[in-house]
This record gives sequence, structure tokens and C-alpha cells, in this order.
Amino acid sequence: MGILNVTPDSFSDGGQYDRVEAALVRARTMVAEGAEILDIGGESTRPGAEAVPLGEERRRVLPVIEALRAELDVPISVDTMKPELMREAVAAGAGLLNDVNGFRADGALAVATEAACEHGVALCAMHMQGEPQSMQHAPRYADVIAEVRDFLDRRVAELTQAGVPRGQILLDPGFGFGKTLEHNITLFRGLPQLTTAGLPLLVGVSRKSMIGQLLGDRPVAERGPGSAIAALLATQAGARVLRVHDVAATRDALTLYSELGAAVDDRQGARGS
Ligand code: HH2
Repeated sequence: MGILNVTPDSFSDGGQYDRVEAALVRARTMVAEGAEILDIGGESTRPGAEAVPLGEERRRVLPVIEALRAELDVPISVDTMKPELMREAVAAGAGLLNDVNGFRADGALAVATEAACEHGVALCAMHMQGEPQSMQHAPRYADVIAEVRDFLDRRVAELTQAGVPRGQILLDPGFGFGKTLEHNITLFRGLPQLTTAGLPLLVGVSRKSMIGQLLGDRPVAERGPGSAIAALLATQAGARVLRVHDVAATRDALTLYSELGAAVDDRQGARGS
């Protein structure tokens, strides 16, 4: 899943693709590099980001979805917490609703259910503790893996009770959303324990501060290689969809693993026997 933020203030690509033509150029590049889904976002959710009014988010996102739909064949995801925009994005051609708030806003569950049942749209429900403005102030968990898993289980229960087919739901532990570095590391290592619901896991760690912190305070622009390796590790832990900025590097990491990783696996197998 290639990230296309049509915002002035996203933490990594803000201001680069906030005109339709620039967004299209970036989208074409990501598809050529191997992106199989494009995720369009019009509101930054980085820690401390200002909420964006509906009208502004709509103005940023809808023309880009329409332009992409007209030109490219890949499924389009819309990264929004707002039910009104979810509905409009589906009408404009979005095939996946990606809600970092897990469809908890007033009206979001109903809109998502209708989109899933009437239009076959897929839904990604993510875990977030708190809200973007304040989520990094003092995140706290007694057991981060159990709490995230329980939260995701509850979202699945609500969605399926509302009528959403299980096969249209993806789950995301929400790296960096109300989590310290230690929480993120524990959660990453615990990814296999989050696949127990049998639903596909989406993982987004691309260029995030956890990558920078683990590599000695690496600035955002230098987090690409580390992000590609983290994405590869996420697939080994069970992730099925990788939300990334650096599509080509991620694709290379996955290709090399599938071509050369067998040697590593064989050696481990030989050791084990
Ligand atoms: N992370 C971000 C935004 N949307 N959606 C899902 N499902 N999972 C994530 O981990 C996730 C997400 C934040 O990253 P980014 O879009 O690069 O930055 P910003 O929020 O500043 O636009």
C-alpha cells in the first residue's frame, strides 16, 4: 500500500503532493514501483497535528480520488476518520476505508457498514489510544499486546454485528498512535499474537519515529532503508498489507527475501534437525 498524503503538513511527505497533478505523478510512480493499493490521506495524524475541517479535507482528497480512478486500475483507499468523507470517497471510487480511529466517530460505523455491504468496500480498523492532538503525551498500558488485541476484537465484533462480512475487514495495531518506543517494540514483536482473529493485518511503520529512534535519531529523510527492513520483518511476523512511503525499496526487500531467503530458512531448518 503506497502512501499518498495530499496534505501540507504530513510528517514525511507533507506539502509535496497537495496539488492534483503532483499527486497523480506520485501515484503513477508508486504503481510502477509495485504498489497494489494507494492510500490517500487529507488530514495528518502525526502527534500534535491540528484537526482539519471536513470541507478542507474533502477539497484535498476527492479530486485526487476522482483523477486516480479515471486513470489507474489499483484499488484506492481513503485515510479518514470522518464518516461524511468516507461516504463521498466511496461514491468517487474508493474501495477501502482506512480509519485510524477504528470507525468509532459518530456515524462512522453506519457509513462503513453501508459501504461494505452495498458496495463491497473493505474496511481497515486501527488501534489508537487517545487522539492525535494528545496521544503521545503519556501513553499507558498494563499489557500493550493484550489491550490492542482486545480493542481490535471489539471492533471486529461491532462491525460484524452491524453486518460487515468478516472477509472485508483488515486490522492494524496502529504503530505510533498513543504508544512509546517500548510499546511499539513490544507490539511489533507480538504481531504473531495479533493474527489470531484470522483477519489480515495491515502494518504501517514507514519512516515513523520508532524507526528513527531505533537507528540513533535518524532524520525522517534517512529512514527509508530501515523502513523497508522493518516492513519485511512485519511480513515475517504475519502482516499482509504494508503501508509504506518507499514502495520500490520495500518491493526490493520482499523480492530479495523470496529469492534468497530460502537459503536462510534451509540453514535454520538444518540447525533445528
Ligand atoms: N499511519 C499514519 C496514517 N494513517 N493508517 C493506518 N491504517 N496505519 C498507520 O500506521 C497509519 C495510517 C501516519 O503516517 P503518515 O500518513 O505517513 O503521516 P501523517 O499522519 O503525518 O500524514
